[in-house]
Amino acid sequence: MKLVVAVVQDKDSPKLAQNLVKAGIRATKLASTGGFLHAGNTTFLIGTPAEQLNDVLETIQTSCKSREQIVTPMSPMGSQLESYVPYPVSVQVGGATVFVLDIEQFVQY
Ligand code: 2BA
Repeated sequence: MKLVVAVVQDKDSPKLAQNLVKAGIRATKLASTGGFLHAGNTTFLIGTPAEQLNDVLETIQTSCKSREQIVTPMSPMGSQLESYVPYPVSVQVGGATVFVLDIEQFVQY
């Protein structure tokens, strides 16, 4: 048994959720926030038999795409740094950040 933890962009979340259901893969969605952009994203918890792992990874890969996002760093406060001009920086986000963990025990009551 494996646990797949997948962080995906909110825009891809409905498509991924739909494709997981279509493929008969069970999942839990958690609302999460990226530590760098402080933007909302979605974390999927997917418990799966090891034999189904490739199907899960394929479904995630085909449902999520990479996008460019523009970030404007926070302007510094205080008069000493008034000449500092923040400029937008572009970062590539996603498609999905995926962790695969071994599950020691799985029970449902
Ligand atoms: P965020 O932390 O908001 O990061 C969004 C994007 O910003 C990242 O895309 C990456 O392109 C860039 N980025 C993140 N930290 C950076 C840094 N210290 N310096 C420069 N650029 C940085 P992704 O790598 O595709 O990550 C998308 C989201 O996946 C992340 O949102 C975070 O929520 C999650 N994530 C990524 N790597 C992770 C990790 N090692 N552990 C836990 N969560 C992770």
